[in-house]
Amino acid sequence: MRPANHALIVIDVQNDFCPGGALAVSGGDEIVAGVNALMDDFSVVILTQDWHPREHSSFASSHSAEPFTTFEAPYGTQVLWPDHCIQGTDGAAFHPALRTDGDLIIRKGYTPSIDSYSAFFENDKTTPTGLEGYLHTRGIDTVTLVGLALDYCVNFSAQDAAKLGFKTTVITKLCRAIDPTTESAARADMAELGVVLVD
Ligand code: VGL
Ligand code: ZN
Repeated sequence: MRPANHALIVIDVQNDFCPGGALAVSGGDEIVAGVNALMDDFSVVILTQDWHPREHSSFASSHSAEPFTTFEAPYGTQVLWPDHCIQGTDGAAFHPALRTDGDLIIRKGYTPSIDSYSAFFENDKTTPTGLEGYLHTRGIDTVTLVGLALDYCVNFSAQDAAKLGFKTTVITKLCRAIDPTTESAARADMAELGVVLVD
């Protein structure tokens, strides 16, 4: 069992990111059993849930654009996604086999005009989700991340964790990526910030 200063953060293991979902990540469901087993090793478990309102600004449909194109948001370039993880829908629910008996479920992506890949800050890099304060007030200085997708929400969450001074590890075999090109860039960016990537 890891000590109480070390939290496991399980990123976005939701139906829409699993095969058959609206923004399916190849093999996304394959990590569920391993993530469930890993939870036994941690006394602090946090899950995140991508949680968008209908007509969210990150949806291609909100811009009459094609999915996987980009648009210039006030905070920078934003990828336009298929509609996914809409609040209260089955697509936004956790994978049915995922253990959800953790200490905290943190939702993100609810601000209509700002996407939120990171569990710590929205994509404007300034609006906090509150997770940093939660971890600090519980005396947590070390985090391990797993989940979906390695190149987006795991990547941005791990980078922010490292920048905020948390000792940060990503267990890559319990992650899956949306795209191999962004996956390689994400791995390099995380490593550069001192995130430890272990298989
Ligand atoms: C994610 C794209 C859009 C993720 C969420 O969980 O990685 N990616 N929304
Ligand atoms: Zn999203």
